[in-house]
Amino acid sequence: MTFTAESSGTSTLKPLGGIKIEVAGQAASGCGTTGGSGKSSCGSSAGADDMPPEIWEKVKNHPCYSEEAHHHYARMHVAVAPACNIQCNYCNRKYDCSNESRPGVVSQKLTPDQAVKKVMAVASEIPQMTVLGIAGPGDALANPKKTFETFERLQQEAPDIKLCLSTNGLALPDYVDEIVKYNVDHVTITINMVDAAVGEKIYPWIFYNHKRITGREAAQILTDRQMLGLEMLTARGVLTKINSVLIPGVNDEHLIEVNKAVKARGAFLHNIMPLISEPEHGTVFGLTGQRGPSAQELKEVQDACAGGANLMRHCRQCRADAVGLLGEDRSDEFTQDKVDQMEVVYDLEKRREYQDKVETERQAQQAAKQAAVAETRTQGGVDMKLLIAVATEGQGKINQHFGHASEFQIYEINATEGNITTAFVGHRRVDLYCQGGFGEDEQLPSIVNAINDCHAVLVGKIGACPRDELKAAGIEPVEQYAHEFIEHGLLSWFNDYRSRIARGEIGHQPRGDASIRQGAYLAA
Ligand code: CLF
Ligand code: SF4
Repeated sequence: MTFTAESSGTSTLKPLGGIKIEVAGQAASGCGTTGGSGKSSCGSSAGADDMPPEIWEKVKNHPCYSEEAHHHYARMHVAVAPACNIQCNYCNRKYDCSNESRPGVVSQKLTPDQAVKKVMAVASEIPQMTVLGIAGPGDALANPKKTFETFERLQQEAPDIKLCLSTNGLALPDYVDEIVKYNVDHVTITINMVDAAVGEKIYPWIFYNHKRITGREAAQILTDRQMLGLEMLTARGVLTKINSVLIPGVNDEHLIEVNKAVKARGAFLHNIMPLISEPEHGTVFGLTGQRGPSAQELKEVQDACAGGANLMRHCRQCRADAVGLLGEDRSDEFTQDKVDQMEVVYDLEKRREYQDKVETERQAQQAAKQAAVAETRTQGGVDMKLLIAVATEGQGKINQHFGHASEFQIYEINATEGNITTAFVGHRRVDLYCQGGFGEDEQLPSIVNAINDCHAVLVGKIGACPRDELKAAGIEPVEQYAHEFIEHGLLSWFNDYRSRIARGEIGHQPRGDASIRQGAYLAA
């Protein structure tokens, strides 16, 4: 794939509703890429210094809107919205909405009453749960009564919980007033195209104005409604995130144009997710053999969007009844029958005290990490850019056993003309290597494939067998920086790597591509 700036015209990007777009007194660039602080980047990795204080207040403990927050704060979804008003070719209604979920798992559908009780139960058990999202299993706004009844009650009964919803956008312009009325501060819109010729390959029909509409006309109505809804939310100061499903050969290069279109309309973040498509999911794309992207294809499209709307890269494509930190799934602890038997005590004061402790710990970790990075000497060497996988179970440290990792975090190191930067660029889900205390050797090839584009994997510990297999595949297993902060370990390894190259002990070889795990993700 090659991407050029010319591939994306901007002539179609005029605001549809003639709405002047301003967020908290600044130009329509999400969180200030052109205004306010003057910083060039304020995506999900941004911090307090990168955006106006009122925006930081909204994102600082939202695990999806802040990459850093996702290590400390949890979210939950309640599956109160079963119906949908469109059909996506990557969706099978047997499962949850694939726009904010992945195929292969089914949520228990709840009434608003059940949903509210569940939220209160989770909030009392997991005090760092700060966000409640309605993300299906159909479309939140195709079920407005249940969605807004749930929000209305929660706004009154659990005022410290941020409210979040996810929609395909078709009904969005009709519900902006309700969204604002119930203090829903964060809205995700799935936007896979801004051109109906692309859209008709993704959406066979929509249900709009009491009619089923097909083909290009359907896609045109959908994109017009999505753009109008986005403009209306931006004008009302609601933070928006755009989810796009990358479908190779259908909308891959086109997503660069989507990125520009949503940035022009004030989107705060753009989350480009891989299509997950297998025949057993029973979707149109699964059955017609439409493949998902490789890791490199996904990263190329994300990188080609640099300078546009800021990217989220830590999405876990979670389920419509997900509970817990992103990347963990505690929904089994809160099934309806378990919640029915729980004695729920919602103690706002206790939640605040706990979150204050989380915040203190988060700031201490951040300061220690910065000090550790500052200490890391960079010794110079040839320019290069490479990826490194890290096994971590939190606290920003390299502290997980290779065999216990259900995902690896992927970092990019870029050394150019004396400057050296590290950036989180995503994660790769894998099947656990260590099952019941023993290594499962047949899992190894799939784990190696998942991080095959990395030069090294930094772990807390690793056994002899996976170590040998990784080495044979050209990936260096590294235990030396166990329990150090991730960025410190990355820079230390990188300095050592360049020293070994300089001494002629090794040569630098480019890596190949990696696979994105298909199929249902199960609870780790
Ligand atoms: Fe849920 Fe979505 Fe709100 Fe987050 S998820 S409704 S914004 S609280 Fe987050 Fe999950 Fe990715 Fe969604 S990791 S699928 S982006
Ligand atoms: Fe399925 Fe969600 Fe698309 Fe509706 S919007 S068809 S539930 S993926």
